[in-house]
Amino acid sequence: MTFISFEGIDGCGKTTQVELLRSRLESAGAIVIATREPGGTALAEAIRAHLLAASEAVDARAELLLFGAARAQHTTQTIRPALERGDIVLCDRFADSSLAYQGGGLELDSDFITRMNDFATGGLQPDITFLLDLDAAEGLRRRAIQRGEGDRIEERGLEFQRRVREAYLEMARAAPERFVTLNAAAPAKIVHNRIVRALEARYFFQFRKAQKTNA
Ligand code: T5A
Repeated sequence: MTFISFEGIDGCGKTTQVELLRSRLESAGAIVIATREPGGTALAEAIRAHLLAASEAVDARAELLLFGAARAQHTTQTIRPALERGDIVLCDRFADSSLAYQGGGLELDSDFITRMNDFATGGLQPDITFLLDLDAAEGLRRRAIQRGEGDRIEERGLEFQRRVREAYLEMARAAPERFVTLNAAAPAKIVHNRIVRALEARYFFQFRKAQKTNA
């Protein structure tokens, strides 16, 4: 198990948890690639900049396809090579984000989004996905404290974030073998400890330590 994704509404604490887990895994001897969507390659980061700060109204279908384009590039250039090397990949958002935001939030056709994701990723799925579940108002409050003003997608407001959250919860209910849903209102250290416990329960850390010893 080497591909771990983090999902949730804006401000739920994914970036914080990716960094805490990265340092925990590295101190256990693992080689870790921490990456994000949209982003993770030069082209995908350029798409990200346009998507989050577009100066013109962005058509919902154009938005979806741009997230898909960034994902295809990211999967091919960054994620698959890292997994083939045996590295652990921590990904701040992946394909589920399009289902939650463009499917749940913008109400685009989720069957099409699933097909787009499969096309973009070649069917690659995370081994485990941590859903950091948080009240939508609390997520926006955290982001406001952090940055003062939101990006184009954050500015869609509370009702949008609520639909996104519901879509995530539905996905987690439908795929309990992949999703681990955590209460992201808990302090960051406690959320981190729960993530570590969930990974240990799947023999993840033990496996990595054994690999280091044998090297
Ligand atoms: N998007 C993305 C789509 O619409 N479709 C897609 O397919 C994809 C891939 C990405 C935007 O693009 C959208 C979703 C997003 O709107 P982004 O800037 O990457 O833009 O936005 P986020 O992914 O939401 O990242 P954020 O940085 O906004 O939020 P995080 O990473 O979830 O949260 P984090 O860790 O930065 O924490 C936010 C604040 O809360 C504090 C932190 O210190 C920080 O100040 N915090 C906590 N406070 C209290 N308790 C805790 N447990 C806390 N954890 C963190």
